[in-house]
Amino acid sequence: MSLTEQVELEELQARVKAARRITVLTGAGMSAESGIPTFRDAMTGLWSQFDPAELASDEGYRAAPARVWAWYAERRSGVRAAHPNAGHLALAAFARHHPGVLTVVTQNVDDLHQRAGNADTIRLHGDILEDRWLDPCPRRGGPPCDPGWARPATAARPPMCSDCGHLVRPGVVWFGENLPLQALNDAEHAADTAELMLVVGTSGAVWPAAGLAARARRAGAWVAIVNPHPTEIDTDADQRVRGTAAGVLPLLFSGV
Ligand code: BV8
Repeated sequence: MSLTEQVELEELQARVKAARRITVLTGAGMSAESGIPTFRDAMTGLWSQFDPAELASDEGYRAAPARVWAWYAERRSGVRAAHPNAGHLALAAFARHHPGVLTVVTQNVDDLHQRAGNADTIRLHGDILEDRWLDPCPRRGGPPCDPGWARPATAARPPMCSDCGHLVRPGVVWFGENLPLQALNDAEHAADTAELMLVVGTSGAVWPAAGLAARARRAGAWVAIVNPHPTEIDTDADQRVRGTAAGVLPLLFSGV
């Protein structure tokens, strides 16, 4: 690390120390050091010939439910096998020692922030481990069927309701679907009220999440990006720290 980078990091640590409200927006890079491929890396290997919008969309699922379910099943087992990394743990420890200061907003569909201890993480894109019905349950005169009752997936199809044949889908927000309104409102409020916003491990390619950095800056926050590579929203930040989540966040949040 150069002297300039060291000074910039120390200045950012001072901002963490002084800030009464900090918002951290995370993307797939936050979980990379836990062994979960980033979203676009998840399109490598078998999936590289597919476009994310093709697989992670309602149309894509209906067109090839078995294939898309297999992609999610593979990603789910990766999430279950992963553990929070030093970056997740540094944020959770800071939140414990400084109640009410930190808000974590994530685009990630894994549960690593929650498992680290940030139970109130705002989830913009849902939960990959959750099952939902692809279409509303048609059952009348009683509670809807529980997706947990569905017949297990086979190689030919996702889990399916034994009553009506409806398919199960993962509880994530697909491209072309609206984000959960409460989560989006909470995330925008966290951007509007932050004194400091850290944007960690996101390429800034997916909207409306990508707009939160510029929104925070307009509202007066100091915005710092933590990413080993340039992002599509670098110009929305006051500062760019070229480093990784598990490398930089413990330096910023531990010991303050
Ligand atoms: C919507 C769940 C209304 C599924 C995901 C405005 C302009 C242009 C387009 C749009 C727009 N508004 C809406 C759109 C359309 C679309 C969109 O944004 N398209 C993009 C691709 C152009 N948005 C939507 O459809 C959203 N819905 O707006 O509703 C609407 C309705 C109809 C029509 C229009 C609008 C819904 C978007 C949600 C999609 N679902 N996930 C699933 O996961 O299967 S998004 C998906 O991408 C993941 O959630 C992921 O988190 C997210 C963002 O990606 P990143 O997290 O940034 O991951 P990525 O791999 O790209 O980058 C990783 C980064 O980490 C890199 O920068 C890398 O350098 C860095 N890194 C790597 N290692 C590390 C690291 N950083 C730190 N440490 C490390 N160790």
